[in-house]
Amino acid sequence: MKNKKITIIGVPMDLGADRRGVDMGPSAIRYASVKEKLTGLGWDVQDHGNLMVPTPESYDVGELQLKYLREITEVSKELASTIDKVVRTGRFPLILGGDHSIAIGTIAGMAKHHKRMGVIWFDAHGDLNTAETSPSGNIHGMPLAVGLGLGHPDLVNIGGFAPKIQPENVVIIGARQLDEGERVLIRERGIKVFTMHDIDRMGMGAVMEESLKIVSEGTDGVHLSLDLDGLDPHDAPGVGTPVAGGITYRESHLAMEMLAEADLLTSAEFVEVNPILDHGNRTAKAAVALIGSVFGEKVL
Ligand code: HAR
Ligand code: MN
Ligand code: MN
Ligand code: MN
Repeated sequence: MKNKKITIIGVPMDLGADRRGVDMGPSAIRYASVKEKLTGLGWDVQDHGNLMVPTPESYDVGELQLKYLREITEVSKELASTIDKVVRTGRFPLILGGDHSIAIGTIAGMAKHHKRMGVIWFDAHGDLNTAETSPSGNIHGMPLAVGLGLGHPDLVNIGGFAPKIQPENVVIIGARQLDEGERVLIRERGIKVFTMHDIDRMGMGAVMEESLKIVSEGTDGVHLSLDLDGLDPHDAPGVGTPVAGGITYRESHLAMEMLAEADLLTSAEFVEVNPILDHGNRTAKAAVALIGSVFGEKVL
């Protein structure tokens, strides 16, 4: 990447998920030496620190199909404007979560700078629910829908415009647990999804070649949103909603290495690391290893 300046932004968000602990994700990833990793690769790294996120215990959950909507909206706005400022100073924003609801703010902030933004969504889930289709009411199951302009207006209209992204510029990789409403949306909007079945059959190399085409054609920027639960729970046990049969450690690295070679990324986020459920910080270490690969680490 030509831009050798990164700003890390931590978002200790756990209002979008049911299980506490994911708010400690940014801490665990820092403890796993993310800054040292990037500095060692020649990047100029600035750590902006964490955004302020309210503690769920001190707020009312609100509407049960959109839990903590008000608080998540406020943090998303704050994240979007922080990212906007970081991009204006010519730096690459690297966001550490936090549950996946933070992608609402990330996409809103980046979409200010990219009219046609490609999005690579690494995840066991589709995150394409709305209040109407969500089985849980948890907003971390909704951020990709929000980016596409679907969902509660308070979320959809952050930054004053919608939609932020178009379905033809989005690719989901690693899906193995979709809700019925998400399946309908995927078919209706023609969103490209590489399920685990596709990855098994095609291999990650071919999946990434196709994915890179989808997110690069006609776009002016690419965002990587990587949910650690996309990985197999053996390699990333510290996540709130593990699903068996995921992307292997090596497959995930190949994907990051191919992204680094393609040199397309304009922003990235790593989310859903839950140190309380982890074994020896393995998941945060996996996140840092993936960050290394996507920012140019090579064996030779
Ligand atoms: N689809 C389910 C829901 O909406 C589960 C979402 C799960 N969790 C995540 N997102 N970690 O990727 O509640
Ligand atoms: Mn919570
Ligand atoms: Mn997710
Ligand atoms: Mn997920």
